[in-house]
Amino acid sequence: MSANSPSRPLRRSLFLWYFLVSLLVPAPVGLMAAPTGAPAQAVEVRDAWIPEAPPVAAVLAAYMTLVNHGSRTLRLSTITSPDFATVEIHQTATEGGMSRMRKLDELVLYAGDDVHLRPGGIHLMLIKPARPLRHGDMVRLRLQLDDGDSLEVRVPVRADADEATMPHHDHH
Ligand SMILES: [Cu+2]
Repeated sequence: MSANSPSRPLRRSLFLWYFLVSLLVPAPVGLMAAPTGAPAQAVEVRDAWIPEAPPVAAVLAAYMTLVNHGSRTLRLSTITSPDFATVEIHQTATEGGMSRMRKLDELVLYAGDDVHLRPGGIHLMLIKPARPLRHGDMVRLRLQLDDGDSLEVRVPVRADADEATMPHHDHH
């Protein structure tokens, strides 16, 4: 038996190896690109930003616009981030001249509608940062929707809101 003709067991193990590699390699690519024919992600996140807070701050806020391009109502209740212990959905309301925040169980995203998270209104409350976050840092948020879909977004920390992130600047 020459060196160029591997024994049967070796041939089999090589085949098994290639088979396993072929299983492993295309998987991440398949996850990143939506398979053809699959519906596009219904929810789009726009103009997301996190105002920079003092380094000692125990909480930060995240603002964004959520657009439901789909044809059915979706609910967002679970948000996680590797940079924070907990993420909650809050609403700021003024009652008797006092500004208070209350926790919402979920955000309802109606089909074809936008939900604006902005200062003084609904926001994501980012609780217990795992690292100091300064202007220019990026925070990863994972938004889990009730249809099983989830959105991975990267949100910049900004010292100031610039024109692009300020909602309702109409230039007609
Ligand atoms: Cu809050």
